[in-house]
Amino acid sequence: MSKGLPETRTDAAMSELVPEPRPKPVVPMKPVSINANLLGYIGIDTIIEQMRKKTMKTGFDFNIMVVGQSGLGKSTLVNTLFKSQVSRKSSSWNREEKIPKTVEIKAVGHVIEEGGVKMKLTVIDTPGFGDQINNENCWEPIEKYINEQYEKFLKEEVNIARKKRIPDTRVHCCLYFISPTGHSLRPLDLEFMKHLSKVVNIIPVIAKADTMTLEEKSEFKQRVRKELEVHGIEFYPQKEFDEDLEDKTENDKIRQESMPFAVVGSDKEYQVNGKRVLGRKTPWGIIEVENLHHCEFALLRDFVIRTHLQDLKEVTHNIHYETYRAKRLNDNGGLPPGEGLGSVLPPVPATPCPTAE
Ligand SMILES: Nc1nc2c(ncn2[C@@H]2O[C@H](COP(=O)(O)OP(=O)(O)OP(=O)(O)O)[C@@H](O)[C@H]2O)c(=O)[nH]1
Ligand SMILES: [Mg+2]
Repeated sequence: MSKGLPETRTDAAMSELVPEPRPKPVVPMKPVSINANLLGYIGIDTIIEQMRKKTMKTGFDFNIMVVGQSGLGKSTLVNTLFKSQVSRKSSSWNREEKIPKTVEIKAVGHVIEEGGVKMKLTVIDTPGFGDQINNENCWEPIEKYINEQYEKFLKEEVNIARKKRIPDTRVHCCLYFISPTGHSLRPLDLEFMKHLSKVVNIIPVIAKADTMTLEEKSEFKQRVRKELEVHGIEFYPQKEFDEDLEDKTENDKIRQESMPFAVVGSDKEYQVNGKRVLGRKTPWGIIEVENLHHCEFALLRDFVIRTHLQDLKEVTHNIHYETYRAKRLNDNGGLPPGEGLGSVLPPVPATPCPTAE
């Protein structure tokens, strides 16, 4: 096993002395796996520390969008999501006023710092979706917004003098709020998810889960999963993008048990057993949003922030953006379309696009 190494070294030393071309190896060269113990410590593993330092310096972007019918608690939930993540005292979310009705697609940026790492978070709040009498094609403005962000990124990418770090406004995650009816999904829900799941990572959530009994919640979750399956709607994490068995095992559990997360939101704090908790006060007690016995908010938070944040960004870049980019360039014979991109531009080097046909 250790034979390969000294030979390789000898070859290398000889090639320095004798300027003749080396004879071709009889068998095709395979990468030689160097046993670190033979040479002593090389330091390959420090790459993690180097990456950590870079991330600490630059921070990272994360853009999350919320969509759903008016009054389902979208604004409240994003406040809960990030308020539960940062020190409650220093949080810029520590405001007690009532959350106003959202009236336009609005992106609000925040910088959250934790453990020395900066997250540039943008929350894209959409006004009550499907509140019109005629809701036909009402996903269009949302799809348009998402595509505009891809277009912006593409334009920056194909610029001759491009920025060292392209500002990333692409939507990495879209929380879709399902009304806690206990019946079935509305045609509008299905239409939205069907169209948008091809352009963005959709995570369906059942809103205001405190309005359902445990049995209703469990049955409704099952029904929603079944309906999505019957209609062929893929939500995040999509099966086809699981990279290995470990991913598959972890994501199968999420797909088959957790989805859609039945959540409760609140940005009000109460004292429970001497601890301050985010909750909703009801005549029969306080619903603690981070208590897993009360709702699945903590599961959703852990999933979006603690286990899948990087993957959400990667799938956005490698799958959704790549599909958009390939289509845009294809439509224009390999050249970036539109004005303002410059007239003579080199074709953008093609990178493999898993979903492009
Ligand atoms: N019972 C219950 N009420 C909630 C929950 N989350 C929010 N609410 C309440 O629902 C109302 C609407 O909440 P918002 O967060 O403004 O809802 P929204 O979806 O952003 O509404 P629009 O901006 O109009 O689209 C508020 O009175 C909230 O306090 C929840 O999980 N359970
Ligand atoms: Mg709102």
